[in-house]
Amino acid sequence: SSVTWDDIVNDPDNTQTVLSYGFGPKAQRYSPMTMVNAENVNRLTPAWSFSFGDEKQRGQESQALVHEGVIYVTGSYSRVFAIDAKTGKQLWNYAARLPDDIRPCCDVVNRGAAIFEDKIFFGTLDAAMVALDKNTGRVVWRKKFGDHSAGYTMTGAPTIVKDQASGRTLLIHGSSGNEFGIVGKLFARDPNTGEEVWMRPFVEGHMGRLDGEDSTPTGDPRAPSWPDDPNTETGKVEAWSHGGGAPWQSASFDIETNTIIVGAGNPAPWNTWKRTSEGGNPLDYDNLYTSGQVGVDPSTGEVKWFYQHTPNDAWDFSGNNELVLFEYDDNGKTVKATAHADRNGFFYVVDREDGSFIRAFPFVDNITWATHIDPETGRPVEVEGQRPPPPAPGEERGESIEVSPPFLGGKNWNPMAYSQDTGWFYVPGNHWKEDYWTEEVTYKKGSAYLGQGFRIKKMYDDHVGILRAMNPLTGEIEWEHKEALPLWSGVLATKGDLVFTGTSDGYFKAFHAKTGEELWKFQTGSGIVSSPVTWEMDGEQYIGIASGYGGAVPLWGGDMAVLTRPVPQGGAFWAFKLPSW
Ligand code: PQQ
Repeated sequence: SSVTWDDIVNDPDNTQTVLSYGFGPKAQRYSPMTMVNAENVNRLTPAWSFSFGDEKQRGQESQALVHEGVIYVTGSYSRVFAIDAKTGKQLWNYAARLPDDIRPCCDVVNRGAAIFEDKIFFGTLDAAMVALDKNTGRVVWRKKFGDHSAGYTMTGAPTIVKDQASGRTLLIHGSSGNEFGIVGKLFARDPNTGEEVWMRPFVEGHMGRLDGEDSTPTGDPRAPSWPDDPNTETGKVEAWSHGGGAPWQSASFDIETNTIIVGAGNPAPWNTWKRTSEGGNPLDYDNLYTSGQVGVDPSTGEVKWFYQHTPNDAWDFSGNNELVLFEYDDNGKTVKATAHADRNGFFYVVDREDGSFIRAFPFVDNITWATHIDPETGRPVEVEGQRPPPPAPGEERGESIEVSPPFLGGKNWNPMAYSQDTGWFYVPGNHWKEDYWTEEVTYKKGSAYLGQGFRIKKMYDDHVGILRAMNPLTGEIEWEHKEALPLWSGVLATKGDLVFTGTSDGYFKAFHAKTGEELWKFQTGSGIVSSPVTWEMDGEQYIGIASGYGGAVPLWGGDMAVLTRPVPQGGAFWAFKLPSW
């Protein structure tokens, strides 16, 4: 049958379905299922495995959807597979025909699909949104939303929301491309036709669109958070025309306040001095609305609120990581918050009614760029000398400095989970650092627009990956688990006292949610960089995950890329359950 908005809202409680990225509008990645639990997980056994086939391997970052006994999982190179959840037999597959001049920065990945009524929606690397008939895989509509040769591309899962004011259901998506100097945009579409309803750019002063007409500029039309330059046509510095901010991960949705909540990407180029006035102070130019979290009105695409994690981001921290919606009690008052573990190393709790700062604390060790987030202003207190300095006059390249976290982050896109039982977040982080320096850069369409060079290095001898159970009220680390290789897999928490995640050396693992004890592992044959799901079928609990190594680490990870070189390629979906014996 057809998937309704109510089905999506009820998804977190309905054990038979997985209908959105993050399991429901709050994206908590929590399941109330207990059939598989801390007592019996050691017996978990493969039920079947499905190969994505052909020569297209690389990173498999997908979180699967599950509906009426069918698994919808996306693959690298913009593919979708529909699989019988009982047998692992393929029902249909779709492979986008991709042009040669696509420009994904960080591997040919895809993180998942959305489902609504009788369609599956996903973004392709040539900057299109595609709707497929969920029963046949046939294309219902396809909408190109950007010039892929300029760097627009899509890797993230789209989101279905229902505008509580108009009653209209919308397909929400962003794009990638900040490394190529695109202007980041959030789109709302009619899921039936693919027609755009509105578009909101995330660079201050750029014009939005509503029903095909200019709507309003984002923020102040004069964009005072970006420097002026009287020598350009726009009157602003070159970077303003190519300023990034693209939301390349998935949005969450707060039904009560009718707000789409999404992370905005890094400003472009990475080089802070290109986004600061000549001889000026970066702290005078916040480069709105980049590297922060944005609350957007689903009716109009207007920005309702914005909280910036990294003003004038000089490190490519970006603000894209997932926003998990959760509530907690503060002396009898229920606080409705977002939780966000940023690449900059700090874990943020923000009031999701107005975007105001509540608290932030480190979730990884040895953050060098800021000492803390000022509790009064919500702004980072920076450490002097941690913005890579500009090249000396006549030089092409600035002096190298050491920074932690590196640009790949204390945590990257791989989503954390929130347990409603423990009240803790399970954060898949990494301990590493980098040598970082500026380089001269001028915008050229289709070329990398960074103005920065880097080399990622180890922080500790014994581990890189660090899975931490974090208390969002106190900032305390309740337990931690170390991994030799970077952690690049999403996390799932269940009421069965379990936390599941995958490792870059191929293990799918289960931990005790309260103690962190490793209870079970299974070798999937390639590295895991995807997000686990769980569902109920015929009275049994299944747990599934994609395996296939890739993503940003082997491409950009420096010493960490060397470390992961022995990891074999792959492309498979694994389903597990308790055996009948
Ligand atoms: N993608 C990964 C990955 O899939 O492993 C890691 C990263 C991306 C990053 O560290 C990025 O900074 C990043 N940035 C953009 C962007 O700014 O447009 C896009 C992507 C992407 O689409 O995968 C990544």
